[in-house]
Amino acid sequence: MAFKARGWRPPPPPLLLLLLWVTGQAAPVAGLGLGPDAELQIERRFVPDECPRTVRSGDFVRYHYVGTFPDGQKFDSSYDRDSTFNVYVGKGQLIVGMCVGEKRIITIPPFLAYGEDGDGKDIPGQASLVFDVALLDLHNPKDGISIENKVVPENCERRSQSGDFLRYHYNGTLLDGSFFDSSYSRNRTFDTYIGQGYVIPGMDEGLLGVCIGEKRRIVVPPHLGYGEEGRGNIPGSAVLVFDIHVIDFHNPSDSISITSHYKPPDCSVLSKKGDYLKYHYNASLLDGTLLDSTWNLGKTYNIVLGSGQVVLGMDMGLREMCVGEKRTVIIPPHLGYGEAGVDGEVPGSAVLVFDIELLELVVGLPEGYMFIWNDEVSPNLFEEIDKDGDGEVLLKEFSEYIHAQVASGKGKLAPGFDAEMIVKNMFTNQDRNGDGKVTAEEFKLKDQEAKHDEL
Ligand SMILES: [Ca+2]
Ligand SMILES: [Ca+2]
Repeated sequence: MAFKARGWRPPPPPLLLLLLWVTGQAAPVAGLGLGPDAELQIERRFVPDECPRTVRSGDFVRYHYVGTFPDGQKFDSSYDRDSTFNVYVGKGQLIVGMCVGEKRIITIPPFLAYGEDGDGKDIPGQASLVFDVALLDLHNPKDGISIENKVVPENCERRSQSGDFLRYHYNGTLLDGSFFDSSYSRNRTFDTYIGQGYVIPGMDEGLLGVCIGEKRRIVVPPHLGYGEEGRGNIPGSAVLVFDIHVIDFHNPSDSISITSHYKPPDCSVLSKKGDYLKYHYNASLLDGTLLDSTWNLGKTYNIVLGSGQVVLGMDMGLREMCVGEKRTVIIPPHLGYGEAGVDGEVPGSAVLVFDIELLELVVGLPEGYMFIWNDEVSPNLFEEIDKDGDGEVLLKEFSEYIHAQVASGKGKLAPGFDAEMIVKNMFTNQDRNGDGKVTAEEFKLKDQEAKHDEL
């Protein structure tokens, strides 16, 4: 038989499909001039509706097959080995023109297979072979990633760059649609720096240039994915399809961003460190998820600016704001709740959006003071405080005196703090020996002793 070259040995059955060449895609393939009993037949049993690409010479394919004789008796199956047959495709081979998802039945006459003698093992002489082939995967070693199905939000002020930290959801499938992983099933985003080699090269590239809120499909060939080895339930040499949804991203060098939406006509008194502020806010994520709202609670949030009562980004975002002003403050996680977030409330590494309205501002005292005099200080201060004139000031005397000064407008306590705590601290500072009484010697004005805090 001329077909068999000298030294020719039968190839293993799955490879046979690829060693046989066809002249075109029409099926059955006729006109080989060897008679009606010797036709090679290709039946396209199933062709998917979507077929963006077909197998070409030079591609790498993964397919399953079942090999039977015409009477249906099986002689080989990749399914039995639970492993696809993976191979490069040469020019004009039988699998050329197939789509991923396509199923073909290819009937090979004996003279194109193992001829009169069979393979000496499973395949007898004069046997026609019927291969039921399903193409699962297809790529070319020259492929880069491809980006498809982009849905980009209308407002996209910024696109991700190398070095940004991105939070996104994804569904991961293979080209044949089989699922391998999803962030949704873990109910938390996948968070990573991009462009820095923390993820597979295909994703590192595919996540560049995205907008917050964008959806896209990133198709990653195996050499930019998990290679010939695969990983977990990802088979070797598999093309990966990631459908992603970008929740947010930021750069570690980002500061907060402030957008003022409304300023009242008189916006001259601006908030500063030490001021007591009452404000409303909505806190949300960049994808619009509402986290918290004081409007819903029906009461303002009250803080002393610069005293560490809110996260740093919020403290920054509330500065130089006047009563009645409305602004949006965007806070990156390193100025918010960090990588940890707040359990059950704020996701880790989340960028936060605060819509703020300042309702009230009580001007604070100069830095370092918890109490100041509005008027001149009485020259007989100790004697005035020591009401019973026994030469010692007790906490009760001290407290009554300070409150009386505040009530009459002669003195002022720092706003936003517990007045009793301030008074007690002031008293303790004066009581140098800690015996619960302040003597005339212990009593000093702040001006007389630079380091001391109050009075
Ligand atoms: Ca006394
Ligand atoms: Ca004392």
